[in-house]
Amino acid sequence: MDKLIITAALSGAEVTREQQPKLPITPEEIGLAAQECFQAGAAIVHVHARRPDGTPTQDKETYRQIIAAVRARCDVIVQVSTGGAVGMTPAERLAPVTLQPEMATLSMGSVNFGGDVFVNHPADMAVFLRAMQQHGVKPELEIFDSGMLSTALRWLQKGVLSGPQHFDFVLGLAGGMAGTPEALMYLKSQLPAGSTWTVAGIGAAQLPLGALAIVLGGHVRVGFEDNVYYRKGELASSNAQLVARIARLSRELDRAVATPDEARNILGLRSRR
Ligand code: KMH
Ligand code: ZN
Repeated sequence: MDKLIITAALSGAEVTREQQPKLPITPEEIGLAAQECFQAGAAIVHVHARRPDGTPTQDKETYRQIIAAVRARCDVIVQVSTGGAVGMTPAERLAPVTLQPEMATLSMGSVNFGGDVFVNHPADMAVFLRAMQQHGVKPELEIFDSGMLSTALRWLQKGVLSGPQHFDFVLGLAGGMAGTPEALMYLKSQLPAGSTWTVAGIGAAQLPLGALAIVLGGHVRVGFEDNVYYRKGELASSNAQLVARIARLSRELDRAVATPDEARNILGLRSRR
């Protein structure tokens, strides 16, 4: 079994300071949170940009500052969001890919998202993928529901996607697939050999699905984007606290935690050295 890759999804686009007072917003805060998560065992940081007032933006300059702030402090893999926030245009969402980060998310379909709809038109998805290919950015295929995995598998069959792919199963979102072991087991069972996958359990699903992924040979995403609590009724003190718990659990279960370079190797990314 590969070592465990922990992704820290530091802020997302929707969570507010009212919900989580420690939410990192500025590039400096995001850089600091990335460093703490790296020290706690994270190999990847999934980042979103915010304006100083906390509202979400896909502004390229802000992403440039975020990447620089992370790079100044540690060597984690930076994965930018192309999901942005509900309602953003595809062109807006694509902006950070032109900075040639190591990874970017690619949502594989549309989904009801809380009270909204997160729209991913197939034609736009193809444009996103081409841009990532042109810029040498590895996509992480975001799967919110089983039909999105079917789409990814169809793209693999048609050769739109080729080679081993990395999937993120985002489970437990209101409107998406349930945050249950059964849902995760089903998705895992559909993957072609050689695929890698991580699970992002939303809210209370974060810990149990993370624990399950550790024993199943998957990887784990935690962080304020998906869950602001450490346990029921108790807010997490930092993103790093959530990362540290998964790292601890994994070591207890005799699965070592991957460094960023080990994660690059597992994911087929070029080493930065
Ligand atoms: N904020 C959501 C609408 C991603 O980062 O790629 C989409 C999202 C997915 O967060
Ligand atoms: Zn995101």
